[in-house]
Amino acid sequence: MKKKILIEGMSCQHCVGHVTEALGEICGVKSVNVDLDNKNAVVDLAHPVDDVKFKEAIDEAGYEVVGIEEI
Ligand SMILES: [Cu+2]
Repeated sequence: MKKKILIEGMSCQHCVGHVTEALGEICGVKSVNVDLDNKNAVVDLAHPVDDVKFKEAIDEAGYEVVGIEEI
């Protein structure tokens, strides 16, 4: 199960690192792949994770979730 999280506010590889770490700490997230150019992160999930968890983690890291879609 994979989800694509659309994120505003990332501007460099430093941001990519922050977002990767923030999402990677969520229980159920197996892997994180951040695409800086397309402003999104794809997460591979071991079990369902509430979208609120992604929003909270991204918020805390200082960025903004503008959409989440199943892929
Ligand atoms: Cu940055």
